[in-house]
Parts: sequence; C-alpha cells; structure tokens
Amino acid sequence: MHTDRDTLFRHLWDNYCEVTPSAQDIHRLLDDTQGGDIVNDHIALRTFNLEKVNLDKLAAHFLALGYHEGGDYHFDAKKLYAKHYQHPDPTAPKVFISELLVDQCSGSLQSIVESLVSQMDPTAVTRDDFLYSGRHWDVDHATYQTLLEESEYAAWVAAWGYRANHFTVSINHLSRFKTVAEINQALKDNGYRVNSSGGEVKGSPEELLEQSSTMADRADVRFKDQTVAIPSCFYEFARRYAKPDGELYSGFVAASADKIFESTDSRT
Ligand code: OOG
Ligand code: NI
Repeated sequence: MHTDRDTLFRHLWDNYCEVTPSAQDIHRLLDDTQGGDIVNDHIALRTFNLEKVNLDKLAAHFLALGYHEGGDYHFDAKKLYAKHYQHPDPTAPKVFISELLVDQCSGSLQSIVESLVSQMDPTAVTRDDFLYSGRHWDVDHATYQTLLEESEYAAWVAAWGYRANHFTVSINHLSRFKTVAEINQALKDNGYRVNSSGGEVKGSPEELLEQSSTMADRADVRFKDQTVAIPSCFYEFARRYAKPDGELYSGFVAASADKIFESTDSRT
C-alpha cells in the first residue's frame, strides 16, 4: 500500500496525461493566466462490482492513506453505484469511485466482464501501482463494441482498466477564473468541447456545487486484434459553495454526476 499521498497522485496524474493531452494544455492555459498552482478538487476511478475488483478494493488504497468515506450515490439507469472519500487534510483531492452493478446487466455482459476480470492476477488489486496500472486483460475490438451497445461505462473500463478517469480543477482556488461559465467559455475559445448533457453548467449554488467537464480526448487502445482510437479521459472543473456552517460543501450531486459520466461517451 502507498505510504505517500503525493507520490500516488503524481503517478495517477502522469498516467492520466499519457492519454489525455488536453488536460496538460488546459492546465497550462489556467496556469499561464494565474501564475499559481492548480489545486485538484477530486479525481475519479471506475470499476466493476465483481468481488475481485470492486469499489471497496479500490477504496482500500485511499483508506490506507487516511481517507474516510463521505457520501454514496445511486445511478439506477446507468446501473452504477458510487462513494466518495475525503481526507482530514483539506488540500488532499477528494476521490469519487464508482462501480458497475454487473449483476443487473444482461447475461452476455456479465459473462464478458467475468471473463475479462478472471484473466487478472488476484494479487494485482493490492499492489501499490494498481490504481494506475491500466488493463489486466486482453480484449478484442468486437467485444468492446458489444459492451458499448449496452453500457458505455463497461466498455470504457474494459478498454482502459485502472487509471484516473478525470482530474478536477478546484475553481475556488483559481484567481482569474471565478465561475464555471467563464471556464467553459475559455475552453470553447480554445477549441475544446464542453460536455453539454443536461446543460454545460451542472448543479447550482443551491446544491452547493457547480461543475463542468470537457468531452474526453481520444487515444489509441491496443485491442487484441487491432489498435483503435477511442474516448480516453476528460478534465473537470468544480466550484464549491459554503454550507450554513461556513464550511465548503464536500459532497457530490448525483444528478450532476449522472451527466458527467457521459463525458467519455462519444455517441452523445
Ligand atoms: C464520474 C462521474 C461523476 C462527479 O464529479 O460528479 C463525477 C466518472 O465519470 O467516472 O466525476
Ligand atoms: Ni468528477
């Protein structure tokens, strides 16, 4: 298990940037105009709810670093369940981990996912590098397409495996950009696509969280039979508001998260 949080997040960031060149460019765009450091609000990870690799197995890496469980979230239509984790150190990025409820999916999806996960070394999930170790199975492009028809999320995890699905800039810590709308405008001015599912700004001050995200980059995946460019990872922006007690809200908003999941869906 990791003993050093900064090292883990540095590895996660480097691994994420390998398939998300726009994140580095946007990071630079924000840096250039601020002259300061970018603070990460949160990262997100995805998995299947099979015993070998479920949400709790991923969460264990963060619990070992002193994180504790925050809220939990249900996404019935997408057959997903998620929990968030936060650290007593307020500068530590929060972590949003979701899992596909495989048992609620079709028999064919269940057997595909089970056969992928069965290829995995059972000790891999506890290794220090697991959270940025990518795919532990061989999968052909046709199988990816079959999964895509039923669950874009399942197809994404099958193709990419274990890695940060996105990093999220804390708008609260930026100096020039103050609102999600301003960031969205700057992104569009620079040629990026903003996820517009449910509106470009997700959430509201009343919900204590406003968010937006880019549509995922595309990067090459080496499938068993061929190499194909598919949606990889995206960049997100979050602005948090204070609760009545004066502390910034630290949870997530399920209705917004539901739409942010679609940032890897090139069909929308
Ligand atoms: C997570 C989507 C939800 C948020 O901030 O609400 C999310 C994902 O796409 O894996 O990131
Ligand atoms: Ni997010």
